[in-house]
Amino acid sequence: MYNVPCGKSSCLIENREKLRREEVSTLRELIDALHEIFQTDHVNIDHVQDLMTSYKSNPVEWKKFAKFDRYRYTRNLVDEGNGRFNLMVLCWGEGHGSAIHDHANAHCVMKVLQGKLCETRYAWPAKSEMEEGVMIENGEELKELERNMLDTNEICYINDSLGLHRVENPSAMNPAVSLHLYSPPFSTCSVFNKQTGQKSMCKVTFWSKYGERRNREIQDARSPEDN
Ligand code: 2CO
Ligand code: FE2
Repeated sequence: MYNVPCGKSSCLIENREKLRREEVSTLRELIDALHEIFQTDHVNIDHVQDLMTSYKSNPVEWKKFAKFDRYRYTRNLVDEGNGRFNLMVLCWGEGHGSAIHDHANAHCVMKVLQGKLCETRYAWPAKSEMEEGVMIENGEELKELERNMLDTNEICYINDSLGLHRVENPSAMNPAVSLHLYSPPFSTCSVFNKQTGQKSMCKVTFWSKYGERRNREIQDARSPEDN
């Protein structure tokens, strides 16, 4: 009888133990752990946040997904999560920012992989007037709720019950990269005018998928989901 110090089974046990503590050390492990979590119908979103927190950004692992555009932030699909979630890398050039938007009834967990991002939260516009039987927005400026600076490796969580947000790379010098998980996946959301609260539908698209740039027509046809 002899004992192998880190044989296959002891490593498996070690990995299972790490997963139980919601810890991962590589992007691959993070994706695998997310797949496991999302196998059940009742996902504990705190566990998802713990996993996203435990991953420490390693540019070597995500740089193949980080494709920038000169003009706007880009959304780059990493994994489709068996239809249960979308994991994507967002690339924010200097000064790039999103419109004020909701998250289409999905959970959103985002983590900064490089640089810093500023998240500004807003309350939903007050709906109070009826016009031809349809509720319309008040026409009032959206109320700012809070502003959070997110440093590399920090995460934040939002869903529609917490309000709307805008995310920006405030730096004029450095690009920023972030990792976003949305569940369930969505392809349209609403964007809002800050001054009037006016809401409009917006298609959200991918600049690249699985590290492959999509063709130019698709890129050009995308709607202006950001500024
Ligand atoms: N929700 C925005 C998007 O998916 C990015 S802001 O972070 O949630 O384009
Ligand atoms: Fe968002």
